[in-house]
Amino acid sequence: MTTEIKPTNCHYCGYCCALLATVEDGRVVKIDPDPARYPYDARVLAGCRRWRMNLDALDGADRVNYPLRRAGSRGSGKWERVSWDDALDDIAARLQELAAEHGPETLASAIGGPHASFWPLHRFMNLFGSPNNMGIGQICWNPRIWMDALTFGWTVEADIVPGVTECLFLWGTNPAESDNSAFWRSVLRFAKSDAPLVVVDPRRTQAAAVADLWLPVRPGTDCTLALGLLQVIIAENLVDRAFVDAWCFGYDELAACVRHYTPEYVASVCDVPADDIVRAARLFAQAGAAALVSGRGIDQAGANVAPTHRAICCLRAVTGNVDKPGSCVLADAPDFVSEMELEMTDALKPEHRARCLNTPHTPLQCFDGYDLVRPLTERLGRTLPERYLTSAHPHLVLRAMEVGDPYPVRALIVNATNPLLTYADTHRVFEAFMGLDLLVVLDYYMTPTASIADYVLPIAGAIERPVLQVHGGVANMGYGGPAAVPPYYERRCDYDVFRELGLRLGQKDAWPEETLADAFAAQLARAGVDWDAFCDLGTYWQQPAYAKHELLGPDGRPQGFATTTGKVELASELLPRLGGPRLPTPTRPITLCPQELLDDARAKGAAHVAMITGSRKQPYNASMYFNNASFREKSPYPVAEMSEATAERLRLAPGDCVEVATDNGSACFVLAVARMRDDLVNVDYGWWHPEWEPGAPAFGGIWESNVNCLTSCKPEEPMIGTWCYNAVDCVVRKVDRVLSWERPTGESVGKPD
Ligand SMILES: Nc1nc2c(c(=O)[nH]1)N[C@H]1C(S)=C(S)[C@@H](COP(=O)(O)OP(=O)(O)OC[C@H]3O[C@@H](n4cnc5c(=O)[nH]c(N)nc54)[C@H](O)[C@@H]3O)O[C@H]1N2
Ligand SMILES: Nc1nc2c(c(=O)[nH]1)N[C@H]1C(S)=C(S)[C@@H](COP(=O)(O)OP(=O)(O)OC[C@H]3O[C@@H](n4cnc5c(=O)[nH]c(N)nc54)[C@H](O)[C@@H]3O)O[C@H]1N2
Ligand code: SF4
Ligand SMILES: [Mo]
Repeated sequence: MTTEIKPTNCHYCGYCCALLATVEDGRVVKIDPDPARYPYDARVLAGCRRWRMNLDALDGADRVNYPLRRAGSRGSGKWERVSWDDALDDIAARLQELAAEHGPETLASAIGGPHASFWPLHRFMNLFGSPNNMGIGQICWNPRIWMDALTFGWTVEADIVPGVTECLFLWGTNPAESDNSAFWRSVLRFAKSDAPLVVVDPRRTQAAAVADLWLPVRPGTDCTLALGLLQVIIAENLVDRAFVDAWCFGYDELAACVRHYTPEYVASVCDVPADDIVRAARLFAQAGAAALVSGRGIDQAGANVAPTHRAICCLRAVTGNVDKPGSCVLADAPDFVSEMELEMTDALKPEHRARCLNTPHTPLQCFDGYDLVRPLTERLGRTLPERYLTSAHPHLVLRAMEVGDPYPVRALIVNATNPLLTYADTHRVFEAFMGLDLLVVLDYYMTPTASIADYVLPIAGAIERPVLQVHGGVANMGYGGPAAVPPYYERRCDYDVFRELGLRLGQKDAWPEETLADAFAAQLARAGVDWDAFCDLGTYWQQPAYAKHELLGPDGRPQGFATTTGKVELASELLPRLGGPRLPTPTRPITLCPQELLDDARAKGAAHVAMITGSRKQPYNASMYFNNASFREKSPYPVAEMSEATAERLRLAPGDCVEVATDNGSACFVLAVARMRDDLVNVDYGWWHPEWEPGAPAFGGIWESNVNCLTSCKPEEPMIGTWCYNAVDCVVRKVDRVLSWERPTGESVGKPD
C-alpha cells in the first residue's frame, strides 16, 4: 500500500482554503486543513462547517459518476449510461444541426455563483459564435463593477487596515453568514476596536448586533439614504475639499442634486431616525480613512441598484476615500493571463456580437456598452471582465426560448448552476427549459435542473481537480492549488468537457493545453510563476500601490482616473450617452402585487408586506448542501422570518405554516420571529429535497418552498437590467398545512396547475 499526503483545496466557497489529503492507493482516506498555505490559520477552518464534506462527497452515493442520456420523456427520470465519446459526439452533432438551422446564437449557456472556472465555457461559446451567456451578473457584483468603473475608471475594493481604517460601513451585506471566515473575523476584530462600525440592513444581523450604529433601512431605499448622507456631508462642510477640487468632476451639480435630501425627508423615505442619518454621515466623513463594503442587499434591489452604487461612489469620493490606505484600493490588472483573454471574447465575430439579445434593452450591459467603457479602462492598462458585463439577460433569453423573438434559442448548456431554484421565476424557467431541443447540464448531482436535461455530464469536484480562483480578473491575485487525485469514476473537469466539444467543432487551435492544470500553468507563466511553485504557496498576490491617479504618465502629467474626464465622475459624462442620468436618481421601489391580489388577500385575511429573499444563512449555500444529513438535522425546514410585532399584528405564531405569494406565484414556509424591521418578511431560498426521486412529478420539491416561484426576472433597472430579489411586495397568510420538510419521510408535491 502507498500512502501519500497531497496538497489540495476546498471549493465549498470562494476562499478555496488549503487542505492536505491523505491518499492511499489512489483513494483519499482523510482530509485535514493545511496550516502552511492559505488561509494560514487553522482556526478559520475550525470555524467552518463545510470542508469536512469533501471526503464524503468524493464517493457520495448521490454523485453522478457517468454521462447520462435521457431515455424517457423529458423529466421522466429515465436515463441510460453512455460513454463520454458517445455523449460528446452526439451533443456536438446536435449543436451543429441546430446552428445550421437557426444560427449559432441558438445555443445559450447558464452559469451561477463562482463555483468553477467559467472561462472554458465562455471560450467554447465565443468560438461557437454565440453571445448568449446567461449568468447572475445583473444581480450579483456586476452593478457595482459597472458603477465603480464609470465613476472611478475601475473597480474599488475595501481596504480594511487595523489602526488605519477609522470607520467601516457594511451596507446590505452580512458576512457573519455569507463569509463566516477570514473576512467576518476581521469585522469582529474591527467591532471590538474604538473605530465605529455602521451597518445598513433592514434586519438586525449579527453584523448589526456588533455595530455602533445600525440603520434598519426600508428595503429598496438605499439610494435615498446615500444621498441623505451626502447632503449632510456637503451642508456641514465635511467634504475633502482638496481631493474634490483636484480630482472630482461635477461636484457643484452633485451638491445641487442632493440639496433637498434633508435628514427629515430621507428619514421619511427610508424610515430611519433623522439623527442617525446625521450621525452616520459624520462618522463616515470625519474618519481619517473610511471603508465601505456593500453586498447583495443593494445589488438585488431592482431599479435602484445603479443609482445606489453611484451614490455610494460619490460618498467615497467627496470624503476623499479613494485609493487611500484604510479606505479602498483600485486593484491592479493581473500579471498573469486575464480571464478576459482566456475566454477569447475578441474571437466572437462582429456578426455574432450584433446578435446580442441585450441590445438595445440594457444599453450598458451589452457589447455596445462594454465597447464604450473598454478604451477608457484600457488607457490605464486594465480590462474589465467582458463576459460578466455583457452577460445575456435571462428575461430576454427565456423569451427567445418561449416565442423565438428575435430568434429561437433552442439549446442550453448549464454549467455549475441550478436555475430551477436560483434563477428568478421558476415557473417560467421550467416551461422554457422543458421546451428546448437540447439541454445539457454539467453538475456533481442530479439537481432539479439536471433532472430535466437531455444529458447530465458528471463533473470532477474539489480534491479531484486543480483550482485557480482569480477574483474575476479585476485584481492581481489568484489562489488555489492542485488536485489530490485524478477524478473518481468517469467524472471530468468542466474544462475537459468544453475542450472536447470544441475539438469536435473545429476549435482545435484554441485549446492547446490538454489539461486544466496545463492551462493554469500557461496562465500563470506570464507572471513568471511556475505552477508547481504556485501550488506550494497557494496564492499569488501583489499589494497594489495607493493614489495611482497621482502617478506621472508618459507625458509627465498625473495619469488620473480612467474615465472620460480623467477625474472621478460625480456627474457621469458617459451614462447620458446610453440614456441614463448624470447624477444618481432614485426611483420608487417596484411593486409586483397588482391591486386585485392585494384586495383578494385582504378578503382572505392575508396581509401585505414587503419581502426580501435569500439572505444568506449557514450552513446552506443557495441550492447546495441540502444533501448533508447533519445540516438538515440542524436546519430542517425553509423559514420565513418577521419581527415579533409584525407576526402579532398578522396573528401568526412561530412554527405556523405561511404561504407567501406575489402575482408570479406562491410558496410555503415555516414562520420564525427575528429581530428586523416591521412589515417585512425575509424568505429563505434554494430549498429542495435531494433525497427525493428526481424528476416528475415533484422535481425535487421545487414547487413547494422555492421563493423563486414568486420572483420575476423582468429587467427593472434600465441600464443593466437588474431584477428584484429584495424589496418585493407580497402577501402572507397562514395555511393549514404541514410542509414535506417537517414530515419525517417527506412526500412529493406536484406542480400546481
Ligand atoms: N430569490 C433569490 N434568488 C437568488 C439569490 C437571492 O438572494 N434570492 N441570489 C442570487 C445569487 S447572488 C447567486 S450567485 C445565485 C447562485 O445560484 P447558483 O450558483 O445556481 O446556486 P447553487 O445552488 O450554488 O448552484 C450551484 C450548482 O453547481 C454545482 N457545482 C458546484 N461546483 C461545480 C463545478 O465546479 N462544476 C459544475 N459543473 N458544477 C458545480 C452544484 O452541485 C450546484 O448544483 O443565486 C441567485 N438567486
Ligand atoms: N451561507 C452562504 N454563504 C454565501 C452564499 C450562500 O448562499 N450561503 N452565497 C454566496 C453568494 S453567491 C453571494 S453573492 C454572497 C452574498 O453575500 P452578502 O452580500 O453578504 O449577502 P447576505 O448575507 O444575504 O446579506 C445581504 C443583506 O442585505 C440585507 N438586505 C436585503 N434587502 C436590503 C435592502 O434593500 N437594503 C439594504 N441595505 N440591505 C438589504 C439582508 O437583510 C442581508 O442581511 O454570499 C456568498 N456566501
Ligand atoms: S471557508 Fe470556504 S473554502 Fe474554506 S474550508 Fe470553509 S467552505 Fe471550504
Ligand atoms: Mo452571488
